[in-house]
Amino acid sequence: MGRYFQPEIESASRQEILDIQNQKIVKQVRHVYDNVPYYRNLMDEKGVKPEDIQSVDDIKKLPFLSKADLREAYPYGLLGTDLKNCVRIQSTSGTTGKRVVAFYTQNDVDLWEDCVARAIVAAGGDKGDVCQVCYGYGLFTGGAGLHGGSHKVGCLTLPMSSGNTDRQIQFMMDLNATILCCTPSYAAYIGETLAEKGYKPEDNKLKAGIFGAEPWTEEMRHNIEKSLGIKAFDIYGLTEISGPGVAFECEEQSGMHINEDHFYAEIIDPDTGEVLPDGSEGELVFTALDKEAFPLLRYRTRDICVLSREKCSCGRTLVKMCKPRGRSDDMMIIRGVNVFPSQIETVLLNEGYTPNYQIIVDRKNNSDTLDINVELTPDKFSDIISENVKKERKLESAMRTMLGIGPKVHLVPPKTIVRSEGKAVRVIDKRKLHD
Ligand code: DLL
Repeated sequence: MGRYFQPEIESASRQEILDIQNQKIVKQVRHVYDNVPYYRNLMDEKGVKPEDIQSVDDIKKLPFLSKADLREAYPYGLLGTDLKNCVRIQSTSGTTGKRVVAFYTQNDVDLWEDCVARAIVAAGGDKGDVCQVCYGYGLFTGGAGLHGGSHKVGCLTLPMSSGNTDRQIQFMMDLNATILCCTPSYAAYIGETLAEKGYKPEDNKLKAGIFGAEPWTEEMRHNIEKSLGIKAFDIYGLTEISGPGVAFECEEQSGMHINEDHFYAEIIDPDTGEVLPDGSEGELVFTALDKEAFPLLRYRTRDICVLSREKCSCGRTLVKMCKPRGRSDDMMIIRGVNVFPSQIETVLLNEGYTPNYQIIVDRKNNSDTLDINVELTPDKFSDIISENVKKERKLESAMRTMLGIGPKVHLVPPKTIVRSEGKAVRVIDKRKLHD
């Protein structure tokens, strides 16, 4: 059993966690009702009063908040305290539309950093570790969150931010980094570049990586673990709810423990809003239980996943969420079939290709088309066209089995697909341009 950053919470009994949640929710709903007129109106419209919420069981009576509400209330409409009590602003990466800004009091920052510290310790981090943070610094929560958590644990923190891969590698090697924090797509790129520079996985001192901010498959995990010679841990979070550290993986590497003393999780049917029992797949909804500045209740994340309360061998009692399959809006509907980019990644890596690919969706003659550009490594690259065509057909057939529809696969020469230093953009949906 590994170490914990806050053992009293991380291994509390289910009853203790429930007691904490029940006590916090009553206070938090009162805080929001009194201080956030936007949400008070939503509650009034639904006919719910703060006194109707006596425990987390009553949360289902509350109205949902969606990204549309956040945009409507932009920038100050969901603020739960006077601006002069706020010490920080962070913002979403804006991959799916206008940015959202989130506010933090000092207490909010402290609790957020505790959550990230739990993740770092769960990944084996401790004083004496050298933690290289190559998530972007700035408005994005990745850099700030991992940086703060690393300080709390007492690691020597390398605040690299993203990009400049040559310098990342130089610092990693010269300063003996032991923990790498970045998006999984950037970790794969760093691994690829290390190999190109002639380094073997055992040449670096890394032992663990804390990777998140985008969906990634188990196959991608194996790929990164092999290329860097580390154990790769998943970390989940979103700006609206604080940032990275809402949930984190332990040594069991089978789903992420949600920091339930701060964030109450529900799974709902995205179409009807009905709360689904544990074990069902649906949209993840979070209620922040003690945030002061940006206290969202029942926020619909659009992330699709499953919750599990099965006992974990790490001893943590916090509920686990599976790897999200991607946002509901990442899901592509192609000729009526639901397709997630992660399914395509699984096939490619299983067939021995690298995670350098791009998905292009379009509509031609009133029918959807799906094209996948897949990069070849120099050793797989062939000048003989018929050999490449054979490989393309083989991949197309494996894709058809996985997806239920047939894409067109195009093998492209090494180094022709742009590498990602932050969140990878894997899908180009040209249909949206025609609409
Ligand atoms: O991505 C926060 C973060 C930073 C998480 C660093 C982990 C590490 P946003 O930019 O607001 O915040 O994007 C949040 O990214 O709703 C998910 O759709 C996706 N996401 C985040 N972590 C994961 C993950 C940060 N581990 C959105 N797996 C979320 C899959 C993830 N998707």
